[in-house]
Amino acid sequence: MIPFRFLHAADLHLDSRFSGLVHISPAIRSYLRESTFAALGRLVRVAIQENVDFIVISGDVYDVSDASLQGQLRFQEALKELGQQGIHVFLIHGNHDPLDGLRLTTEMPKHVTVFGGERPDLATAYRRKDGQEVAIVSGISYPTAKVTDNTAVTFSRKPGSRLFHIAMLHGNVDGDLLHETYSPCSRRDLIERGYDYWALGHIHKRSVLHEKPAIIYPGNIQGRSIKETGPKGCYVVDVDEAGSATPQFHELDYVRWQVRDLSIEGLSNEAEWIQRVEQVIDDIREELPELMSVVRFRLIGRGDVHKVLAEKGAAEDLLSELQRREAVRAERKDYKGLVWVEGFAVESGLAIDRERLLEEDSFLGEMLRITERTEHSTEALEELINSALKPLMENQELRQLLSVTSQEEKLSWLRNAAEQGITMLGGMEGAPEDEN
Ligand SMILES: [Mn+2]
Repeated sequence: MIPFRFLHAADLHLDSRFSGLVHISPAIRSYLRESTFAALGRLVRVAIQENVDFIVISGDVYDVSDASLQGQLRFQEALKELGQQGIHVFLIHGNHDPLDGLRLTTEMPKHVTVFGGERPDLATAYRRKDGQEVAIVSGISYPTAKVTDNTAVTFSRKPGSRLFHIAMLHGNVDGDLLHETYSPCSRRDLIERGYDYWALGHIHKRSVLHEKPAIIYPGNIQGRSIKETGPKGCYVVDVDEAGSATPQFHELDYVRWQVRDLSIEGLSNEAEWIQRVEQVIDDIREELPELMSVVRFRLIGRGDVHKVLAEKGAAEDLLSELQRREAVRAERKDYKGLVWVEGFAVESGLAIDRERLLEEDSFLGEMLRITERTEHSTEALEELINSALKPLMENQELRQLLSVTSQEEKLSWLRNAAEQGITMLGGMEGAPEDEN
């Protein structure tokens, strides 16, 4: 087999609107809006620098089926640059940009192969420097937004060909419940098709599901919400003489999303807490000086500061101040190293002597004992939650909303309720008060 190198990306979601973010300054919003395009620009540079022979893009090029004209023009521009370098691009459409929803106004250039929606067609990929045949690439697009058939099983190798085989599929392998179960299939289905590399798309979290054959989700190229944390990018894959594929991850994102845990333990007052938050923000600036960061702080641990957080709304106050400061940076076009705090999730609690309270003959003691018992028994949890929710269940809409509540969510309600109880009752029963 002739060694070659290709780039595998998916879920570009060009022209994502980031509509979920509120209270955001216009300058930051427009920077976010530009980020998917900027990540595409980096993809083109990586492809050229790494000297890849071709590129495969496994669906969801555009964020919405009614692809914006801007999205299309910017994509065309990127394709043109790749074409000038002789880099061929294979692509499929996914559930966000199905074939029937596109307002595609421009013809695809000759160096771009778009696979149709009927069956996985086969195409040949060539090595750039000498035009030798190196791989068979096969793919299938979404004809409409909802594909619920297992299309993976319709892939088959080119009869008689011993070339490296790459399959492009936009779908949900092994039922990831966090994403729509489109093109559902199992790892086993994929392995059985006899392909060498499954270039997947759809799940935005990067993962290597299998090594030989390689079954890989590169994830999206730019995180778009607090659910899409960590570095985002693409894989550059080297295939050697023996047909072994070695993927190497390349970061492409301009805006990095992250959730940071921040413990309030050992902090004695609000000022110390603010200092710690500011310290972490400086740390992030230092860690990622080239990127904009969007951060959610998860406040955890137990301590006196919890009272200020829970009762005085300290987190909201600090949040608006932090956002104001970063908005000023954005006005100066100082986007690199900008750290936008998206919010605080208060999951901390008051400093309590839990063991002592559990023994105590008091309302709080009884409440903690019930919590303890309920936490460790599914039946007890169901019973408690059902009786608490009874009045709400009489409303049909609420009933529907509540019917999809997971066990985990119920547990977190229970724990939150217990913490609120401790905060509210703790003061009354002589728990440590603020000293001032
Ligand atoms: Mn997607």
